[in-house]
Amino acid sequence: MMVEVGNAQPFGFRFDPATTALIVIDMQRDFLEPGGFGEALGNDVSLLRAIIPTTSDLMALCRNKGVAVIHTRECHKPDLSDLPAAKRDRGAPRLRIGDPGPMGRILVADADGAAIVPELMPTGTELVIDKPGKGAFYATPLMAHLTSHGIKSLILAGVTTEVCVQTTMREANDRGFDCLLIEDATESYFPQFKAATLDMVRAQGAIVGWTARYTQLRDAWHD
Ligand code: C5J
Repeated sequence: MMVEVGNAQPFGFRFDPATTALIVIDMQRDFLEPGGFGEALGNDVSLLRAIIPTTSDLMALCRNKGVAVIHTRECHKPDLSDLPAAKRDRGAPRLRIGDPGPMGRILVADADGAAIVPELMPTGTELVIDKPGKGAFYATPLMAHLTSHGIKSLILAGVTTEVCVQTTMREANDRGFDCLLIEDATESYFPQFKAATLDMVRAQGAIVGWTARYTQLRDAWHD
């Protein structure tokens, strides 16, 4: 049965829950907690924690409706063989990727900092995709997984709006998925970048996709 989020922007978003997945991007301690990668880059990480309750509600809604929840983590192998020098050496962060930090090595897969925050822990059966880039399709099995499960539409949440979330949404759009970004389940260290991203993805007749608030999705989703 199709669901229509009539008040999505820039116009109603229609999806079939049977062919839809939720992708929760990079809700990791490294981005949301002090001492991680986000803070090492000079950001105020407290802003990002505000979306945890809405993201948790969104995950619960999807699980209740039988829609698969997929999680991503931006992180690298312990030997850093998947970390290009251009990414490691960019700028002048306090700690670089791979350096030891208070939550273990920064953005390394087996470190505590790379873990998803406890409030949004995946269930034992949910797919967790580790990705070395900003987009979740680059150098990962995500496309093969979505194709083999007949997924056509994606609901997106996570951090940060203009980096990994937007990159993934653009990658997904180019691969033929209809994408709905949940406005209050995504956040940026820069409020103006979040606002601009929401505007630009839905401009020109949903050129990249749609946006809606969590309650707009929830209220539209009747059995
Ligand atoms: C960043 C991300 N911002 N998950 N990563 O470096 O958006």
